This record gives sequence, structure tokens and C-alpha cells, in this order.
Amino acid sequence: MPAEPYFKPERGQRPGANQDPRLDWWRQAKFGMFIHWGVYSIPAGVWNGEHIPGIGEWIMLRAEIPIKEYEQLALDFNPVKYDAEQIVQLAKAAGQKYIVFTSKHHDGFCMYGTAQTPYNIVNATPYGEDILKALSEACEREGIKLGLYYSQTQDWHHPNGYGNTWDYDESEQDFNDYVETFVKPQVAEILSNYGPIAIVWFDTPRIISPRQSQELLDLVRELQPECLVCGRLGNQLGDYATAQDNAIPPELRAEVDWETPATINDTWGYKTHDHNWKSTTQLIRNLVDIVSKGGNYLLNIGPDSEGAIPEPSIERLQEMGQWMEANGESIYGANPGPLQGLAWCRSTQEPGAVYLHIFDWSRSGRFVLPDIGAGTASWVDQSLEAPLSLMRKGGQLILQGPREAPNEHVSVIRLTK
Ligand code: H79
Repeated sequence: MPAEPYFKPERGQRPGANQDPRLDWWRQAKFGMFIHWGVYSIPAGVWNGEHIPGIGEWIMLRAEIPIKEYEQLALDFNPVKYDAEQIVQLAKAAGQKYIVFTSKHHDGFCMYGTAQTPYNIVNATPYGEDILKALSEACEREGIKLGLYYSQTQDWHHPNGYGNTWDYDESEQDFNDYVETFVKPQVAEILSNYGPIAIVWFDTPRIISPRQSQELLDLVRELQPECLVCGRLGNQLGDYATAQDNAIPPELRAEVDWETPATINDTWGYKTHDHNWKSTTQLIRNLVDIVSKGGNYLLNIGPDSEGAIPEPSIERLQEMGQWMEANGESIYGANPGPLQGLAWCRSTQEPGAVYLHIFDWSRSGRFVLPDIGAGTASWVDQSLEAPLSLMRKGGQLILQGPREAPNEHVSVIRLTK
């Protein structure tokens, strides 16, 4: 299987970063919450009465909405149900250790108080409050790391940003001027006004030059040396690699630090038409699959225009949290395990223990494994009481458990010497 569909080289990890201790907290964390929120949550995928297919935050481009029209959305943006504390509590309940919030997406609307454009939450909406400020304070209070998504190339609102071909003539745009006079001052703002920022999550590095990527990296380092940048800074300068959206590599990728950004349904920004929710079991298996292959899972929520989190997202995150509460020992800080490439199980490990995550329970409750040197098997979930035994036979390990999976999502077994 070629590596390209999963990790584009230009979105990769810079050489040597896989040894960088600045990433240690992130390597432990494994599971984060992405938040896509902006004025696109008002149309929520519908424009002039028509459902616009695709991801909700792309509606301006997909429907080629003129800037003057799209700007009007801000006048209706009044998310009175926004509760930063509730969002952070939900992340904690899910077992997520960091949050990445969209400070500015491709539509150019700024979800924080910026001095670089009046087109922002404080100056252009009836809400008038700095949404990011409240979130940063809640994260600080609750001990959750905060990262910020920032679209450094695409900006469909700014005259020199990339991507708006319906209002602007691309041949007249000066992208370098955009980076120098807008992106850099904004990156400086988000790294100066909201306390410690754990990650800047850049995206779609399509036209950014190596010099521009390097200078943005230098700026981040100068202002917050501990802050990570994701691989989508571009030009292979990221602290870690990002997989394609929603893509899980088919095999172990231990040579790089990597993350899969992913949706619970099919959209990032809220859409009324998207009811294609993945099951809790699927989401837990995605997390386990990713961690067993050496990655992190950044799972998205898209609040609606009032600031409410969709109920199906809340339910799933809470259920994931219950599973993590019982089984997190096999996830947080765990490395990929010795058993790879099996359909029925994933494995992780830490010094002294191997964890088997059983996806397909056998009808006999019996499992045969290669002898990886274990002598004892136990449930990671301490509330489980079903019998479990381990035998060595003919160079193999034979596990005998109950006839039914003790956990409806993924049952986790700890193997020790
Ligand atoms: O922020 C989320 C997405 O908005 C962003 N990355 C994640 C984290 C992203 N940027 N670009 N892409 C995703 C690829 C987008 C592809 C598509 Fe389309 C957008 C497919 C459908 C809409 C571009 C426009 C290609 C076809 C129409």
C-alpha cells in the first residue's frame, strides 16, 4: 500500500522531530477534540433553500457566495447557548486531553478578537464576546491543552488570501503580502493573547512556499517555544505528520508522530442535513486502531449557530468516555503493540504489559496467538468478572474467555509475564 494517500510528504514531520521531547505530552494524550465553529453554522449546509453537498464549512466556496452576501451572516451570529465550560467538560468526560479550535477557517471569519480585521466575533456580530477568550480560560481552569486551527493559505474573504475565484481575480492577488501583513500578525495575536497555546493547527498548505512556512514556524517558536505545529504548516516543517482527513493508515506507522483528524458524521462545520453519525463502537475502534498504529485521534464536534453541540455528538463522546474510563490504561501513553495486521484484534503496549483489543469475539471464547512471552491474562476493565485464562501450547498462547464479548465495543485484555 503506498504511503501517499495517508501522509502527503509536504504535510509531514520535520526530520528529527520524532525524537523531540516537546511532543511528549501529545504522545501520551492520544485523543483530542477538534472544534469547527464559525458563521457557516448559520446556513448549516443550506443556501437559498438548496442543500449544498459536501462539508458545511465549505459552503461559501461550494455555493460561490459573494463576500458581501456571506458577510451578512455575521449580523445574525448570536450563539447564546455557547458554554465554554460545558465544551471543556465534555472533552474531559470523553477522555480527550486537548482541544483544537478554529480561530479562523477558510471563510476568513475570525472567531476571536483580532485587530487585523473588523470581520471577527467581537466587532461584527451581535454576540460581541471573544469566544476564544472564554474557551482558553475554561481550558486553563480544567487542565486541558488548547490548540488553534488557523487557515494560513485559504482565505476567501481577504483580497490577497487564496481560494476565492468568484470575487477576486487570482492573477491580481499578492499572497506574499497576505502572509506578511495579515497571517503573521494574526498568528502573533493568537499566540500572545490567550495564554499557553499547545498547537497551531495549520491547514491546506497548497501554495505556501518553504520560506513562508519556515518563517511562520520561526514566529511560533519565538512567541511560544513549546507550542507544536501540525504537518499542514507545509513544506515538511511540522512537528508531527497529519494523515488525510478521516484516513487511518492500514499499517503500523512507527517512524513518525502522526494524527488523524476526523469527523463523527461527515461534516466538520454543523450541517442540518448530515445525520450520518458513526456508531460509538466504530469511533472507539477507530481510536484503538489509530493508537495501535502509533497515531493520535483528533475527533471533531461542530456546534450549531446557537452554540449548542449536536446531541448525537454528545452521546457518542460520553460513551467513548465511559469506555476510556475503564480501558484508558491501554490507550494513554501506550505504544503500538507486537501483534499487527490482524483483523480481529489490535495491540498496544507499555513496559511490562501488552494490551489486546478484541474486535471480533470468537464464539468459543478461545483465541490463539503467537507466543509473545506472556504468562498471565487479566481484564483491563476492573469491573469485569468473567473468567479468563492463558495457556502456552506448542509455541502458541491460548486465551480462554467467556463465550460472549464482555464489552460491547472492544474488550481489552492485559498480558503480563
Ligand atoms: O477543516 C477541515 C476541512 O474544512 C479542511 N480540513 C479539515 C480539517 C479541508 N480543507 N480542504 N479539504 C478539507 C479538502 C476539501 C475537499 C472538498 Fe471540495 C471540499 C471536497 C468537497 C468540498 C473542493 C471543493 C473540492 C471539491 C469541492
